[in-house]
Amino acid sequence: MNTITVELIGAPTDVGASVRGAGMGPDALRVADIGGTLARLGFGVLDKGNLAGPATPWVPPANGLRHIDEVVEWNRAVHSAVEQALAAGHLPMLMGGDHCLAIGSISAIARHARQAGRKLRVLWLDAHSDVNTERTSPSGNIHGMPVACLLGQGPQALTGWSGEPAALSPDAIRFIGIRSVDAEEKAAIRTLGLNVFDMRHIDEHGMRTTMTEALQDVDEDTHLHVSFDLDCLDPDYAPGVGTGVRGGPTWREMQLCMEMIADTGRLASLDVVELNPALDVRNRTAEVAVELIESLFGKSTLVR
Ligand code: B3U
Ligand code: MN
Ligand code: MN
Repeated sequence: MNTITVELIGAPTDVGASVRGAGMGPDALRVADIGGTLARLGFGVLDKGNLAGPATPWVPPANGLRHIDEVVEWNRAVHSAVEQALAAGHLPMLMGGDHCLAIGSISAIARHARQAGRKLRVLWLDAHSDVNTERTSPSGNIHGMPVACLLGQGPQALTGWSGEPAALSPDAIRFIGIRSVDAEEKAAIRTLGLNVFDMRHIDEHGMRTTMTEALQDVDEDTHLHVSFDLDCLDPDYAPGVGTGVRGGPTWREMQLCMEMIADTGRLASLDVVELNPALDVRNRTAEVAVELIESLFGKSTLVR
């Protein structure tokens, strides 16, 4: 029996998104048996159910930000749930919901890692770089801004949650699978010196080399967090997402990515976001997500 307890935290939001439906993500993952799957791998599983928060008003952006009050309220709930899970010694798995929730989750994780004196590494698996701010975003949708907020560059209401001006330093994040970056995001990536392993890199070097590079300085003192936006996958494999972009990693490439993360033995927290069951085909994307999470939690290492 594994001694790790995975705590499932549902956050049924679409407040940060451009299309409706991501709010059904947590239940679609449960229907695909996320809990039973982890239990069969030997983990303790504690499903805390879904957090509560405000409805999505679907109003246009104000001052470059859409639904800011609702995003703040949902992220407060996420932040405190993740904080409590970590304090209990559990491994939090945040089930979104849209990617704006990473602000609440990763800010709690950053404080925890800092207080434990551990190095934090975040793997951002996504088609998008999510580094817009209210000044650069073409949409005002906050799911395109969590990285900027965590770097201390976002609106005041969404920064500083870790107890430091920035929850993350630029060198703490590795982006994998990126293929949709807005012009001003490109400039920010260059200025900040972010480590982006985009699709060009994966095409040229393969997933194996890419992940070896991305995981290079993960050591026994590292808290490894994975922020898994399901639109990282090619939409042929994961159609149930709000903003799919052609040309992503295949199911097999993502499996290898997950297995190599599992091999480090350092996975300590996880976000699974942007699953949109309203756009899915017979819950296929949720099932794919559960298969990949199974590998992330060491399915293949256990049988080796
Ligand atoms: N970069 C665009 C599109 C986008 C970002 N994240 C998602 N879509 N899911 C934006 O609106 O910031
Ligand atoms: Mn994202
Ligand atoms: Mn994305």
